[in-house]
Amino acid sequence: MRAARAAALLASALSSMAVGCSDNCPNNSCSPPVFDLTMRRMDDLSFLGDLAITSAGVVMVGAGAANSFSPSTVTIRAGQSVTWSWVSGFHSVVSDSAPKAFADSPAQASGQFIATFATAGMYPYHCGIHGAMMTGTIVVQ
Ligand SMILES: [Cu+2]
Repeated sequence: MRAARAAALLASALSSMAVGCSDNCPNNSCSPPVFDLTMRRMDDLSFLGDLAITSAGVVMVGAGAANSFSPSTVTIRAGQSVTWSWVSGFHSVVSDSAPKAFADSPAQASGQFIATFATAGMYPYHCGIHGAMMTGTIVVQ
């Protein structure tokens, strides 16, 4: 009798737990981390005030054997081009803009890739091989 009541209480508790667990992740805190293109763009924006127009239009790809674009932010004038120049590694240049600011570069280990930017704006991009760990932004004024 006592055991039966305990079993019923346990079943009831388990049932309410199951209901509670059906959406037990407030703010999606239980979801795996997901690369957020919008957030990265926001992060880049926070540094805009410190930017100067330097080494305009040239990005070294994989400089120092690192998975990076250097400099990661380049500022040019509308109508100018950016030249990505491969130094090391196997990388590509993929626009994050919608619609894309330029067609994807091939993934390659050497050579150059050139894109022209006609319209002012911010144009984030990433390496198609290394994703979120290898990103950059073109600022067109
Ligand atoms: Cu890469």
